[in-house]
Amino acid sequence: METTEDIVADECLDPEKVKLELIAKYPTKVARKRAKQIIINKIGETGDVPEIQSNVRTTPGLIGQRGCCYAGCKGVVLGPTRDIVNITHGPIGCGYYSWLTRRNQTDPDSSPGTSSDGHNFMPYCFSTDMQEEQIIFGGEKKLKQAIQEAYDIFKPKAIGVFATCPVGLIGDDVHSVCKEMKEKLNINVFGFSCEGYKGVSQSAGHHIANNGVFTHVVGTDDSVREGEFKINLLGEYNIGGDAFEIERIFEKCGITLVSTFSGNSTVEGFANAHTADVNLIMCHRSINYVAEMMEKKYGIPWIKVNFISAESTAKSLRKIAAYFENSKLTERVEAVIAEEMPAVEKARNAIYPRTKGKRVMLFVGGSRAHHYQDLFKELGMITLSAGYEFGHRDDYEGRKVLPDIKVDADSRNIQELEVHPDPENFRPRKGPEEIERLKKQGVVFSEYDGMMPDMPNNTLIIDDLSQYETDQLIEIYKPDMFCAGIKEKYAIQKHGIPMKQLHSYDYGGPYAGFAGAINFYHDIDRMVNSRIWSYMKAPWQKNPELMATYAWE
Ligand code: CFM
Repeated sequence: METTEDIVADECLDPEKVKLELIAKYPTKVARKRAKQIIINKIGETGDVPEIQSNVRTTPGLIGQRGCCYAGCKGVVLGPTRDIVNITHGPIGCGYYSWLTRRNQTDPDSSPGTSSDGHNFMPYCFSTDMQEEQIIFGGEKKLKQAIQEAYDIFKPKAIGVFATCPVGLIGDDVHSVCKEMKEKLNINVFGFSCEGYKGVSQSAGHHIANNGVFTHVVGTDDSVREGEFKINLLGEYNIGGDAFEIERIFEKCGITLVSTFSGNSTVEGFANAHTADVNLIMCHRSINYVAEMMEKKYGIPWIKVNFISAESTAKSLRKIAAYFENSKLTERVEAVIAEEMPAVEKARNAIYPRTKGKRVMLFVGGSRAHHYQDLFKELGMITLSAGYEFGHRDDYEGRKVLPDIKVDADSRNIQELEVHPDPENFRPRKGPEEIERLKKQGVVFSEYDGMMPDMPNNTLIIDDLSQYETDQLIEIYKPDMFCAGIKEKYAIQKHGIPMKQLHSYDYGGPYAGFAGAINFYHDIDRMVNSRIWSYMKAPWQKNPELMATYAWE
């Protein structure tokens, strides 16, 4: 079977040349900037990888994949929580486009933090529907009315208010309105200054959202849930039902999920998250700092997991068992893996001959471009190029580069919380000696090595990919499958290449865990082996393309 090395040995696919081709038509300044964000992967003997520039502003004029700060705050982090009424303070478009477009699912009857009230506000879209009048005379009055109206109709336990761009521009103070309404209604009302223009991407919004949840909700309920092995799952958002599959596996293993941030979640789950024994991080980008803050404030250690791909799921379950050092749990985890794997292997073996050697590229937010490579590996598919929309250097190169990351004005815009041990609730789950012993036994704490060390040499790692570069990559590499989001989908399909959305899963999923891996194998098999793509002729293939140059050139 061909390997990445064989493929890039083809002179036309020499990554150095491809890189030059990608930036050749850019103005000099843009090309210079993009050259720092388009990196040829080289893994050194000590596992070090080249530096990549990331988490910087997109060059105006380039059509990127990113979303805004508000999208990261309201859409990504708070959106999947069913029992908080999330009110968008802004024009109706912001609320409308962040409403149910991300395919988070929720189940009021399932754990964790099951609320008996059956509250589920996710099917609703709450917005103050700002008009010219509010833009000119201020919108605080309308916001107060909206909070009151939502309370009168739904009687929720909590209300979140999200500021959009115009709110920041006209200076409405969402926090003082929330404070006033909190006192008046006697429920938790909290605001987020997540104006779309803050930071350089939705990553800023994650941070603002998580700081808010950490400040206003985590630790407000000390009731301890029953269960021997209590965990929080951080950075799992229940896209396409992923969390349901992960919850099924935890339950089978006898692991108690106290809270998920924030797939299939409730405000109650967040409130007693500080009672768990360990934090598991799935999406490092969107939430790693919450794990750090919880460790400082409550003494809960964290470990990195990944439930995307069957092998990674088994590995992550073994990590949890190793952390708890309990023979009963270890046995149960092994039994569950042994029970689940045959069906996975059966599906994989049937499909593998049809998918092996196929070429794939993944350009997704901040962690899926890494995690999904494991699933493609199980199908024998080769990742030639990958990148994040808004990942930071640590998501690419690993957390060891954290001390070297320069803080710029855009990041300084986002509040860093100062956290101290909680006088009542700080309880180190493991003593320093225990931690040392566990480390010797191979348990890795507070670490994420990033995507690049996991990818073959000479693959192209591209941060904040543009539409133009997408077209170029497809022309040059002719991949069998491209993974990205809805904005890219149809442009890619016009090249005659199947495109899989890894944000919403295109109505498919779940893809996490064991059952999810089987779903994924089938969906990818159908896509890369469908002949329909070869019948497609893009408009420019049917009609000659007109080319011209300016007279002055
Ligand atoms: Fe984390 Fe996400 Fe992602 Fe993300 Fe997102 Fe998402 Fe994503 Mo879309 S939190 S970084 S901001 S795993 S919405 S569930 S799929 S870009 S790769």
